[in-house]
Amino acid sequence: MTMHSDPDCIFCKIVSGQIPADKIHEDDELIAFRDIRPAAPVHLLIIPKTHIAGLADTEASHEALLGRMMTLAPRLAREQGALDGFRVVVNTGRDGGQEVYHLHLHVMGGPRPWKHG
Ligand code: DGP
Repeated sequence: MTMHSDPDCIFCKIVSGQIPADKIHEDDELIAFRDIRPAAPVHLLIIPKTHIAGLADTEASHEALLGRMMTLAPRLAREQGALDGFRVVVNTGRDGGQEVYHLHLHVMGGPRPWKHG
């Protein structure tokens, strides 16, 4: 896959190492790190290294990448201690509450209550 980067994108800066993040996973296509404003005891973000603005900007050529993001979620949730379940959220677009326009899965878990659970 061709990697795209947006110089104004905060998550692209995390991918390139320009901005620090508490990274818990990295492979050829994805990274995962802890959300800076955790809404649950375990709150991870899984993002592609390539810049895709959001779920609404994905197409058929992204199916394998999206599959990798989804299958990474349970593995990392378990490794990070969310042993009794977790929630995966993809905020998309303005009405979907998306703040950062670089595709990301929120993975939230751990003992309740959570802030927005
Ligand atoms: P949203 O676009 O609404 O799905 O949420 C974006 C999330 O990204 C939000 O929960 C806070 C998190 N976030 C924003 N900037 C940074 C950052 O610089 N570092 C980290 N680790 N998380 C960030």
